Amino acid sequence: MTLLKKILQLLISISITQAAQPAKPPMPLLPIPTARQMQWQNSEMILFLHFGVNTFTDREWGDGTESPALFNPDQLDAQQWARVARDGGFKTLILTAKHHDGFCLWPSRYTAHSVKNSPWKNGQGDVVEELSRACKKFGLKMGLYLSPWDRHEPSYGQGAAYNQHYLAQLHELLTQYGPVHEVWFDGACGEGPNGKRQVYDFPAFWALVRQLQPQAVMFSDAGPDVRWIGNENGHAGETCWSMLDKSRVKIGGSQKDYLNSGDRNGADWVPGECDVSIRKGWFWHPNQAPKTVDELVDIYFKSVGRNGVLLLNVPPDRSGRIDARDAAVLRDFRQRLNALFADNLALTARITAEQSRGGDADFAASRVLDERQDTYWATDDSATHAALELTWPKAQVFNIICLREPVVLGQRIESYRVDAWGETGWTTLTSGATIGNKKLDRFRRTQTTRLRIVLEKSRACPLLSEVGVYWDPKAGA
Ligand code: FUL
Repeated sequence: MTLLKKILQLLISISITQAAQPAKPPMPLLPIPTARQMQWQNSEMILFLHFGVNTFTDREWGDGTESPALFNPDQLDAQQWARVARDGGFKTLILTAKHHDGFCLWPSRYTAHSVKNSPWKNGQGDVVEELSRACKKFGLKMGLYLSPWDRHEPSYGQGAAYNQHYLAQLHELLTQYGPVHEVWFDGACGEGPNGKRQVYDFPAFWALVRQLQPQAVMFSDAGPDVRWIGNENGHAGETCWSMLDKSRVKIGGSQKDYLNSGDRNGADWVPGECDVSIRKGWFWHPNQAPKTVDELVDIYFKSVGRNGVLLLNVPPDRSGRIDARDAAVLRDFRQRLNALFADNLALTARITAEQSRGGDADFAASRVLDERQDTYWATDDSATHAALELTWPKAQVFNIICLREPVVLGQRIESYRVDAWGETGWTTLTSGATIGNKKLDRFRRTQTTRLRIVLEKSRACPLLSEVGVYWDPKAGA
């Protein structure tokens, strides 16, 4: 064999080995989520339960002077709550174990202001215990809201004394009821009987949760794991980064716009939770009606479909059950979502990429249609712009697109558009800034054989884990 032939052979074998080797995966772009944050993000929808003395007084904020004798639900059924949650597609239930009025739904050793002094079950009941058992039975997760603002507790406003009291109650909740998956820290803060504003020791509260329930995510304006989205309509920002600079956020400080859109350059991963009530109030009131299925679908698109998690409040009524009308709307809501996303038209398309990592052209198709968040299409590291094209042998009709980034490697995309091919060439159907874990866009009824997803700008090479194309006949023309 001549030397030239030998060199040629060597070169061929090197290129074969290179082609056969999967391209090196992209490096994570910091910050990235923790495992507990990813679990929370993938749950998509959480049910919120505001229940307590306010349910019986027709108020939203009790002042702490309510008699425990008021609390007397005659049909309290936590299993019904769990069934409603499961049938609606919710994975976690968060209960107001204590709201601002200070009344505890469990028999806390540290106060007399609780179920133990109510007529319910002759003072022997424990709502947190019932919820924990129901969640276990239905395979759901439990979360708890323990309001730092306590308008009943005499030590409130005294600084360290109240923080100790709060920590003692938190300890009870985190040790007596099995696994807790979310702890909800409301930022509301008022003056105590001494006329002083309580300064909450959040670092100590958070450390206790980490120590006793390390799998739990913690919610507040500033996280540490999950942030408030900045409004109570359930709407994430159209631009919604999962990053923030925690140090820039003051709990209860009303930095609503910052929380709503997050921070492209934020050093911390703190994705947004979108809280909203199915009714006007957070607590049940006799003359309020639930939102319609259409309203809930709209909220889903603006929360889950904008890189958030939906925390939907469905308050039990005075009997201790979720109102039958609310339960019915939630069932229809689930059916509507199931129908909407039943048929992913992208699955019948051929997918080609302008450019793929390592030059592997088939890489794209197999990765964005496998309904897995852990596989993805990637470009070479040098790319900050990329395009995917979907082609169908026959024209398709649709009005929704779903795009997902594998956020375990960081949130990257900051500008994109979606074009459809028509008689006059390409026209833009929708465009946006961030994508994140899930982005859902609705647009006019479109009929085409070709669709193009253009990733215009990205913090590092863009990645996509899923593409979905759907037709919602109910959205109209
Ligand atoms: C707020 C509270 O003041 C409301 O009563 C409600 O609990 C809501 C979810 O958070 O800050």
